[in-house]
Amino acid sequence: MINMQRSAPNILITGTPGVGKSLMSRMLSEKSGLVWLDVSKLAIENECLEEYDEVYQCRVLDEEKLLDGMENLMNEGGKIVDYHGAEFFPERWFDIVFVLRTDNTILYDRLKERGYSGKKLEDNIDCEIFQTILEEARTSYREEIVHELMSNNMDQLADNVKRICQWLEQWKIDNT
Ligand code: DAT
Repeated sequence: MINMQRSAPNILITGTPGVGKSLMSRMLSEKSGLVWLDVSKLAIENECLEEYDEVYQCRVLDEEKLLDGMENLMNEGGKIVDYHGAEFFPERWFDIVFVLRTDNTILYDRLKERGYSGKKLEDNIDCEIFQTILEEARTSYREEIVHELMSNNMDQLADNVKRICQWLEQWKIDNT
């Protein structure tokens, strides 16, 4: 009932920074034709970032403005939303939610390579250890639409994309 007007489903791809959301979203978009929305990029483009937070070394997000800007796009359907948070989007937007997970040692190396250090690096590793985003997703969406996917290596990535494409094919059959 929720997605009656959508011609294609909306997918949320979430997880700690560095788990591979962008890479998977891009691959999935290429394979499926769904449109990838990089929420961090959208926030910059739509001028949704407020003052700089010195401790977290990032700017504070105007969530309401961001969500308003996304509403029409999401109502169209066929979007892959890529964001390192799961709780502030309206529940009705998504047909399925994937939480990417990476082993701490692998994630640590990826974030170091990205130039993260100090508190920012530690907080992101803690975020993965404590399954913060997975818990967020589980409390924000129906349990049966939230799926955890391992993203330690390229084989897992390819397998994840393949499985999501299969799910998309089934969605089309079920919704036409
Ligand atoms: P995110 O968008 O979650 O912050 P990313 O897609 O930018 O993460 O990936 C971070 C880095 O890790 C980047 O250099 C690509 C690499 N990477 C992502 N997923 C991977 C995977 N499944 N196997 C190996 N490397 C991966």
